[in-house]
Amino acid sequence: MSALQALLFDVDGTLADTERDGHRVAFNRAFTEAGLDWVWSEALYGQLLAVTGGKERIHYYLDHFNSAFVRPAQLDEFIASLHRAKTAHYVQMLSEGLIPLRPGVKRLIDEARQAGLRLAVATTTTPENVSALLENALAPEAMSWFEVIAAGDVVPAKKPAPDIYLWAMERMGLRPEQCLAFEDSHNGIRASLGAGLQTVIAVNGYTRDEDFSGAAIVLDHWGEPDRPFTVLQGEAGGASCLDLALVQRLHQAKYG
Ligand code: XBP
Ligand code: MG
Repeated sequence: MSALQALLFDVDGTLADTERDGHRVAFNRAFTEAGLDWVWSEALYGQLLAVTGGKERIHYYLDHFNSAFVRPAQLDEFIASLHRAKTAHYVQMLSEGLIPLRPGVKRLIDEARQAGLRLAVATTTTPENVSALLENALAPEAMSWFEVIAAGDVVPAKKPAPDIYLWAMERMGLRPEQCLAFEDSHNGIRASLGAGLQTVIAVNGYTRDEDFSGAAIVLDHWGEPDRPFTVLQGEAGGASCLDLALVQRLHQAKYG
């Protein structure tokens, strides 16, 4: 039996519902600021989320949805500059408290800390976005609660590749059977399962209909005592919200 030692958290869609009203809005503000007539609607953004990473998503948009755009000679630098502007807009939105944590996130993180579990982040998003979310939505000192912040370009291949999870575990000196991952999307669970991790899924508006085969459990959210979750796939053993006891049971179900 391998004791559970660490919880590895995805960020966007998992800790907070950041995509539709956060990242998407920040992208559009950066496009307008650059004098571009690009507008990513909620529906189009749902299609663009097939690609993780903001810079990669812009490339994907140009290749598949705006091939008429005359590309500047230094396309990568042009996209990187747009993405830096987008990140500034997104961080500003977070600093204004516009993106709250999802239900149960603070509760479970507090419980895990009190139990002495090690915490890490494994995300495709830009590191500045992680610190801005944790410091503004969780606690000013929250970055210190996470032993490793594995984010963005630190790995060559973003989710659905397993690299970001492997990078985090390597730095923590942990094996998959000592950890449990929390995700929200098909790209995310492909990454976490690819790294050998038992995975808890909480869906959101963009990912509700995606394939979560192999998940330990699929929930609509992590729940609160006064706001029970709905189990969409798997068994919660009578629990009404995702607490450490349920997390431990889900881990033991795979590792005994
Ligand atoms: C979600 C992503 C990110 C964000 C945008 O990351 O794929 O690209 O959509 O952030 P995760 P950036 O679910 O792994 O947290 O523009 O900084 O990439
Ligand atoms: Mg996610």
